[in-house]
Amino acid sequence: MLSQIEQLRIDALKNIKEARDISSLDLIWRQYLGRQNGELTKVLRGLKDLPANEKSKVGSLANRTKIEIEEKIKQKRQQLKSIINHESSSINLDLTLPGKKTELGHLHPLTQGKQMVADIFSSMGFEILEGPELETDYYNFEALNIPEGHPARDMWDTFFVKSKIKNQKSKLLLRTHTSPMQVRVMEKRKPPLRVCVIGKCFRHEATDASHEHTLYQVEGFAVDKEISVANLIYTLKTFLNALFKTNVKIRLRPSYFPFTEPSFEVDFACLNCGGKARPPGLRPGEVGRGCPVCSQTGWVEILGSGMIHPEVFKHAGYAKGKYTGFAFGIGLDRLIIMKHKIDDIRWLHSGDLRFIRQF
Ligand code: FA5
Repeated sequence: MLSQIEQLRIDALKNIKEARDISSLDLIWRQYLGRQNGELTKVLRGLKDLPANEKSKVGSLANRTKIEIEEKIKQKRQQLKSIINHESSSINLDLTLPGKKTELGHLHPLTQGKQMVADIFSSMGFEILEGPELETDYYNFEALNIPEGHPARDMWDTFFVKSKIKNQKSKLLLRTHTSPMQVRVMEKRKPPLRVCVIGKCFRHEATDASHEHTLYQVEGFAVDKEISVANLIYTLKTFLNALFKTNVKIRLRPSYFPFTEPSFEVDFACLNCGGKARPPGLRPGEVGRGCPVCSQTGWVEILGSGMIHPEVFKHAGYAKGKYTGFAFGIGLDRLIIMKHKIDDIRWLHSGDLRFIRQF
């Protein structure tokens, strides 16, 4: 027992000597002198069970060791405190220097746009979905009435992906638009449907100020028994007015999409020049460059739309003539550059912090 106490003493003094901070000292105190499980405390607690002749020897050594450890811990504590005081008052540590500022990021203008669009459509009773970016040829084209060899495929050239899946029935590709979600949703559910799909699309095309190879689209569609073009126009007007917080003027132009009949392109009066095709501030007769945002036409094309084609309903498995529906696909990037008056769509994916920090 005496040699055990001696070993305890040696270990404790060594640990105290090596302690580099106050919290390690506290741990050492708990290890040897802690009220419940301190190693020396346990020895002292066991004294009562020792034979009388050992009790006094062991007891006096244990008590001396306890006092010595307490004393050494106290001294070391004083020593560490004076080092801390010295360091904080020395010229190496200037506590008055301003701290390093942690820079906070913020959401990208496209993400802000996605959230705004989702909020507006949710408030109109549309459910918000995303859908797969890696799509099959079937949903991207076939099911939308664009069979193999159809000339419309040229408008939506994309990136095809080699599949490692055995017996993959339909080729894989990066979706060119969000319209494949029309059939994906309709296959699974029955009307009434009010759906808004917001997601990334890809196109194999040369880029310029209004065209990117990677773009976001907002697809909206509603299917029920008596959906008409009037519902489409009302929905688009309500959405655009809420997004731009003004009364936006729109016009519909007849167009062609294989998956809608009739089809329309929708333009809205340029918000940069107020539809005048001239830069803001330029008076009649004044010479100046035309509005860059609308290419001096006064109108900006933002979406394709129409009434869902019977062939699409057929692919979804709906009975012929039972339902009608509208659908539209908006270029989100184009909306965002209009909203913030950005002169080139390619800024959005540039990753340039000088651009991003302005939003
Ligand atoms: C389509 O993608 C159709 N799926 C839209 C549609 C949906 C029609 C439902 C009918 C019913 P389009 O290729 O025109 O159509 O693209 C729709 C919008 O996406 C365009 O008006 C434009 O705002 C945007 N867009 C198209 N290509 C690009 C591009 N390369 N870069 C940026 N925006 C683009």
